[in-house]
Amino acid sequence: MDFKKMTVYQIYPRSFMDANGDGFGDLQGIISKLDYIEKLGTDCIWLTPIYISPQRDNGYDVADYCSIDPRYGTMADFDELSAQCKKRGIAIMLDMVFNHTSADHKWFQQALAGDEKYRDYYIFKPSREGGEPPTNWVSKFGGNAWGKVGDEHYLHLFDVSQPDLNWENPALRREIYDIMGFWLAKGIRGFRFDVVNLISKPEVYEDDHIGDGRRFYTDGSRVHEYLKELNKETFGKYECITVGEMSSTSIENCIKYSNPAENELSMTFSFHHLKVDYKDGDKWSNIPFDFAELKRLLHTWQAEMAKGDGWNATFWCNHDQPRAVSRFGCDRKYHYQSATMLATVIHLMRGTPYVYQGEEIGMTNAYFDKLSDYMDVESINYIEILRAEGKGDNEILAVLAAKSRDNARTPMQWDNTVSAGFSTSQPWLSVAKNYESINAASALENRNSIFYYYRELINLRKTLDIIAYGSYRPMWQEHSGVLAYMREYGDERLLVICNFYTDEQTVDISEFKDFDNLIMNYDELQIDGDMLKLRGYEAVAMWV
Ligand code: TEU
Repeated sequence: MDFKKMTVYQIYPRSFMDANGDGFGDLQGIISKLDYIEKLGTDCIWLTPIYISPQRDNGYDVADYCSIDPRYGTMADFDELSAQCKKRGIAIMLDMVFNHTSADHKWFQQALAGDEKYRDYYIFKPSREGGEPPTNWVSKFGGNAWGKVGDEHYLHLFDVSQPDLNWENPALRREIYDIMGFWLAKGIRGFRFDVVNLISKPEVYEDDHIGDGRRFYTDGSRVHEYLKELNKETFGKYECITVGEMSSTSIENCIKYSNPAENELSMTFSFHHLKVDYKDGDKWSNIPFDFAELKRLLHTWQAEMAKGDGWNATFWCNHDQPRAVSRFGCDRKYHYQSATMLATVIHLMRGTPYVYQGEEIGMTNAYFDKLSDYMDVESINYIEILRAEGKGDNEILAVLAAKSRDNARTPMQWDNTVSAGFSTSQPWLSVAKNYESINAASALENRNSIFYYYRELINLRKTLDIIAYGSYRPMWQEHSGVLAYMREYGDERLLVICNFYTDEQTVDISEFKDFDNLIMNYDELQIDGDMLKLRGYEAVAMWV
C-alpha cells in the first residue's frame, strides 16, 4: 500500500462505539461502524492502545502487550475486526507504547520484588541526600519525573504509574521484538510508536538548570540506532506502514526517522504547529493562537522535510489535542466553513493526513462546566498544580475548556438520541451538549456536510498524483490572514488558498490567468478584477 496516497482514520476505542452497553467503547462497537469508515474512504484505522491496562492513562499504561483489555473485548473480537477490515481493504495500525509500561506490568512488579533481570528493564537510580530525586526533571504530566521506592527512584517521564523502559538493555529490546512478532504474525501491518523519540536516555543523569530535562532525552544519542534495529528485527521484514510520535523533536531528526534510505519509519508526527497557543511554551495558559507562527511552522516543516526526503504525518486533531474547529476555527457561526477550511490545509499538503474520529463531522470541544467532568490524568494532575499556583476554579475551568485532552475524548456523536447513540448507558465521559445538531447521522443525510467534504479530499489524494507526490511551495507568506501554498508535479500546478479568519481577505491572483477550481467550501469564488476575495474561512484549491 502506498502510504503517500493514504489517509488514516484514528479511533479512540473507549469513545468510539459501545456495543455491550457498559458506557465504554469496544471492539464490537468498531466492527459495527466499519461501513461508516469505508464510506468516508480512509484506508487505514489507527487504534489507540487496546491492551490490558489499569487505564490510568487510558491504555497508554500497558500491563500486557499481547492481550486485549476485557473492557474492549477479547482476542476473538480483535481477530474478527481484523478479518472484517481485511475484507474491506482497510489496514489496521496498532499503537505500540514502548517508552514505558504500566507499573502493573509483570516486568515492573518483578523489578520491585528485587529481580535483577527486570530491574535492568527500567531506570532505577539511587536517591540523593534526604531521599531527594536523582534529577530535577519534570514529568510531562506535572511534578517531578522520578517515583520513589525505598531509597531509590525510578524514572517516569509521564505519570508516576508509567515507569520508563531501559532501551540500553538488549534483553529488553528483544522482548519488544517478540511483542512486535506476535502482532506481525497476526497479520498486522501498521504501527504507531508512542513518544518513540524519547527512548534513548543519556549516560549521565544531571539536573537541568535551564529547562525541564527534555533536552537530555529527546532525540537521544542512540535513538536512530534503536529504530534501525527495531525495523530490521521486526516490521522491516514485511511491507508495513509505521509512524513515530515525536515529542519536541527537530526537522533534522524527523528527516532521519522517515527518509526511506535510513530504514527507520515511514513517517513522523511532530507537534510544533500545535503549540502556537501556548504562552511562552506553557500549555496551561489561555491565549489566541499565533497565526504568523503557525504558518511559518507549517511551511518550514513542509518545505524542509521535502528537501531531506522525509515524510510528515499531517494532522490537527488527535486524542491529546483540543478539537481544531474550536481551536483554530469558529465552531458556531462558521462551523462548516472553518472545519472544511482546516481540512483543506492538511489534506492537500505533502504528507499522510490523519483524521481523528469525529473531526469529519466537525465535533467541537467539550465545553464542560464542572471540573468534576474531567477524567484525564493530565487534567486532574494540573487542576491541583494550577490550584497550588493560586488560580481559582473558574480560571482553571477556562484553561481546561481550551486545553484539556478530554476535549478530544468525548464520545463519538453518532445521532441525536440519548448519549449521542454512543451507548445505551451513561458514557465514561460526558457527551458534548451539541450532539443533537452535530452528529454522524445528520452529516450522512446532508450532501453538503463536512463529512462529504472530507470524503472528497480523501478521494482526491487517491486519484491525483500531484497531491500525493507533488512539491510544496509557500505562497503569500507575509499575508496576515491567509495560508496558501502551491503544489507542483510535472507540468501541473495546484494552488491552495485558505482564509483563517471571519474577516474577508484578499489576494492578488493576476499572475494566474486561467484557473479551474478543484475543490472549495463556498459555492463560487468572489473575484473583483485581479483580486480574489475570500469570505470567512473560505478555502479553495485551483488548477493554475
Ligand atoms: O503522548 C505524548 C505526549 O507528549 C502528550 O501526551 C503530551 O504530553 C500532551 O499532549 C501535552 O499536553 C502520547 C500519547 O498520545 C498520550 O495519550 C499518552 O498519554 C502519552 O504518550 C504517554 O503514553
